[in-house]
Amino acid sequence: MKILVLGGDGFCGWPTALHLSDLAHEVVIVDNLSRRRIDEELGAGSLTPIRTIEERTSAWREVSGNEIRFIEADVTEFDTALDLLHAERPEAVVHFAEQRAAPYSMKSPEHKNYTVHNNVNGTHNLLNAIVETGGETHLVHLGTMGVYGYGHEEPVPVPDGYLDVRFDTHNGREVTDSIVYPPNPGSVYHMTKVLDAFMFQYYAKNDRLRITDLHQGIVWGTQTEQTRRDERLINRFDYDGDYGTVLNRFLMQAAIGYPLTVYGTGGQTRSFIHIQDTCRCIEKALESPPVRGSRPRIMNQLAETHRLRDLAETVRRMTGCDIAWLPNPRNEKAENELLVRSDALRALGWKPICLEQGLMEEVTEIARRYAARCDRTRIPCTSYWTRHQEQARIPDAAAAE
Ligand code: NAD
Ligand code: USQ
Repeated sequence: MKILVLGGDGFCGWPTALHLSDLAHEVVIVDNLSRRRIDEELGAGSLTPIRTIEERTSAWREVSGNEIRFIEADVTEFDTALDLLHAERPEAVVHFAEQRAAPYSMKSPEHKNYTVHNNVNGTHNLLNAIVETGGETHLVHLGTMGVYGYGHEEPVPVPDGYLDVRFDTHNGREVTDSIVYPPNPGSVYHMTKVLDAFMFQYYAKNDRLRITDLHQGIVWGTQTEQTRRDERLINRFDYDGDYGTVLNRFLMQAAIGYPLTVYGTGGQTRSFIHIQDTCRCIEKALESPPVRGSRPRIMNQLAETHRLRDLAETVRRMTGCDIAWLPNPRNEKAENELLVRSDALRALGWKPICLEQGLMEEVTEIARRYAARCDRTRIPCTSYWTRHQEQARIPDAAAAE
C-alpha cells in the first residue's frame, strides 16, 4: 500500500514510518520540521541523539534496503496539501502532523493561536484535499483519549467514541441513538482534537470519506523493533516541562536522581500505551479501512490505565528515587477514576504490551545511557493553565529538587 506519514519525523511518526516500511508498504514521510524548531525555541532537545531526517532515511535504506522518501511540506498550506495528494495519490494518509503538547498550547495567547491554527487548518486542508482528489484515500488520524475528559466521579466505561443513548420524543415515544461521546477537553491542544473529530463527522457524512480516528492514550517508551537496529535510527525522547510526557519524565528523572515531579496529589488517572503498540495499532487500522458512507471509525488506543501516584510509587520502588509533590500547573481534577474500553482494536487482534514488560529496560537502555545529555533546568513545567496556577508556581528549578 502507498502510505503518506504526515508528521513522520516526530516521536510517534518516525517509528510508525519504519514499521510500515518494514512491512513492505511504500512510505513517504511529509513533515515541516516544526517540532525541531520548537526544540530551539524552548532551548530543549531530545534526550536521545536524534539524527536529521536525511540521515535517518539514508540509515534506514542501508539497514533495511527499503526506501522512505521525505517531503518537507506544511499541511496548513492548502495548495501544498492538494499538490501532495495529487502528485502522490496515496491509498492511505496517517496524520500525526499536529502540535501535540498540552503545556506548550497553554504557554501564551500566541501559543494557543498557533496550536489552533496548525492543528485545525492542517486537518481541514487534508479532508478538503482528499475530496478534491476523488475521496478514496483512507485518513487515519491520531486523536487523543483526552477528548473524553476526566470529569466523572463514578467511573463510566468510555466506549470507542460513540455512546448509546435513550431519550423521549415530543410525543413521549422513547428513541435510541448512538451519538459522539460528549467531549470535555482539558487544554487548548485537547480542544483542537475535539474540533478535528467534528470535522471528521461532517466529511464522512457529506463526502463519504473513509476516516479512522485513533483516540490514543499517553505514549511511553522510546525504541521499537526497527529503531533499535542502528543508533542513527533512534527515536525522540522528550523530557522537558512542555513536551515530556509523564511516565517518560518519571523514568528519566529516576535515572538522574531528580525527584519525580508529581503534580498535585497524583490522583489523576490516565491511560498509557507503549510506542511499539502505537505502530502495531496503526498497522491494524490501515489493514481494515471503514467502508465509504460509514461514520468515522473511532478506536480507543490504550493498553492500560494508572493513577499517577501509583506510577510514581512503582518507579520509586524500582529505582529508590524520591518523589516531589508539586503544585499542579494545570487546571484538572485532583482525583479521577477512568474506565476505558478498547474493544475495537482488540477485536482486530491487537495484544498490548503492559508496563511491567519494559519499564526497567527503558531506565537502563535509554534514560541512564543518555543521562549526560539532560539539561536539568528544562525539567520544571513553566506553562500554566490559569493566572491562579501561575501565582502558585515553584519560583525556580532548584526549588523543585
Ligand atoms: P511530535 O511533535 O513528536 O510529532 C509531530 C510531527 O508533526 C513533528 O515532526 C512536526 O514537525 C510535524 N508537524 C507539526 N505540524 C505540522 C504541519 N503543519 N505540517 C507538517 N508537519 C507538521 O508528536 P508525537 O508525539 O509524535 O504525536 C503525533 C500525533 O499523535 C499528534 O497528533 C498527537 O496529538 C498524537 N498523540 C500523541 C501522544 C503522545 O503521547 N506522544 C498521545 C496521544 C496522541
Ligand atoms: N503530570 C505530572 N507530572 C509531570 C507531567 C505531567 O504529574 O511531570 C500529570 C499531568 O498533570 C496530567 C498527566 O500527568 O495529569 C498527564 O500529562 P502528560 O503531559 O503526560 O499528558 P497530556 O498532557 O495529557 O498529553 C499527552 C500527549 C498528548 C496526548 C495525550 C494523551 O502530549 O499528545 O494527546 O498525552 S491523553 O492524556 O490520553 O489525552
